[in-house]
Amino acid sequence: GNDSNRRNPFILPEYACQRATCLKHYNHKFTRALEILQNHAELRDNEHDSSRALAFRRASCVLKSLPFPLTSMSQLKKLTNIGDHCKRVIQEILEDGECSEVTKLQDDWFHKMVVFTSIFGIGSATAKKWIEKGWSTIKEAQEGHISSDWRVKWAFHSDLNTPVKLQEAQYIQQIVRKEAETILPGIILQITGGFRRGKEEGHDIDILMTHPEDGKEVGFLARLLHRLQNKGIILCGNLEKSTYSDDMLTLDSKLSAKGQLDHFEKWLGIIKIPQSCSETPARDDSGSLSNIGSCDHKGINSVAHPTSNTASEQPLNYQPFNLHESFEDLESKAKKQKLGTENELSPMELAKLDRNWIARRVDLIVSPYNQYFYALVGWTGNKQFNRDIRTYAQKELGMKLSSHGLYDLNKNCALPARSEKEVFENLKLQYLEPWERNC
Ligand code: TTP
Ligand code: MN
Ligand code: MN
Ligand code: MN
Repeated sequence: GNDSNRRNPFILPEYACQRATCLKHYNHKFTRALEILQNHAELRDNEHDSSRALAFRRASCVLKSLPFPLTSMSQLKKLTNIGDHCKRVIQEILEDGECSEVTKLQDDWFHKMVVFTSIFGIGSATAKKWIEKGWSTIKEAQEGHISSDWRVKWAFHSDLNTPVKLQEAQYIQQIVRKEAETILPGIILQITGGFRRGKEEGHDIDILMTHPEDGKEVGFLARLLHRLQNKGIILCGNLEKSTYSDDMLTLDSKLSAKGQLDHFEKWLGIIKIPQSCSETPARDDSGSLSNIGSCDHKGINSVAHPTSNTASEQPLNYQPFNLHESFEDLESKAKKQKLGTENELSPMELAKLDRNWIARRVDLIVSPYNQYFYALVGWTGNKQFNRDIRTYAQKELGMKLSSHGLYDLNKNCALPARSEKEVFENLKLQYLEPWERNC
């Protein structure tokens, strides 16, 4: 009828930053298939630079924005970003309910690659080498890596592969907020990443921080980490100094996945959090959290007291992802539990040890206030949204967008923003809510 005529063909703006893309949409049947193709291309080519993978992703992203379930190929006629290959896939799904190419891709090799790249720090290149060695399971990879470094990794493998819940992110935010406000009253903390876009689960917890007074944020992160360390909740991590300088606003870096990395001071690490906080909402300092000592937060509205920070001023030497200390704790605890055991514990045994915490990946990022709203857009993502909005800025406006700011390459000037809405205004875009950026 009329309705289907209006949808036949349908028109959408070219760039994902010009249209809403939500987690729930009408075309999962198609986007699932296209994202398997994307995933396969990333694993086969190079996870950071696969133009085939990006083409599948862009097509999937268009279908996520369609305000109705796709029922005929003619509806696609006026849509950009859907190439011939993707059209064949979509047509087959329309006709047969599934696409034979996608079914065939999900073979042994693919499944092995998915399993191996799910290990923290293992990319497609290493995974391929392991498959060439004839390994096909985590167990075989474990038997092939028995050094103490690896034993530690294996012990936390299942923790890090258990999805993080929103409640856990809020819990960590409360703890970080309490410590942060003590060091730097007036600090602004924001959960970013997938949770800000409305996801209920994620692979890590991303927290962006700033302070409205210029310069107050300098040196703050080391002091925060020192306090978290003293609470005994840090397993390991890597503090990266800021490498920002103003000419980075204008530098015309490539828009590859790697080119999206920013220059903020940040800590990428692993934190212990009570197992109970994924089951029940975070609570006060009574009861079962005593073993990680530290989780004595009083809620998000705790009053911030300025304190002397002299004890925390020493530079901290964080070993990049050195899990050893915590691991040795675990092992000695385990040996006490299994009195009389002479054998080394297997990684599986270690993982099953009686403990009331779980290891979680956390990213802490600090931005100067004059870059904060650009940092917020960048760290909210998603990654595909960032690619798209940056390409749009470059191609349509002649502007360079990054997490540090927006620079007009024609007028040779930076465009500051005092809110996320202003970031969109500066880009001549209609504002999109974080949950509309799930490309
Ligand atoms: P991630 O934490 O890697 O991703 P995420 O939070 O969107 O998803 P997950 O639930 O799996 O954690 O990165 C946080 C944000 O940082 C992401 O939304 C966009 C941005 N980002 C990039 O722009 N490029 C990148 O290469 C990465 C890793 C992140
Ligand atoms: Mn994340
Ligand atoms: Mn990941
Ligand atoms: Mn992250």
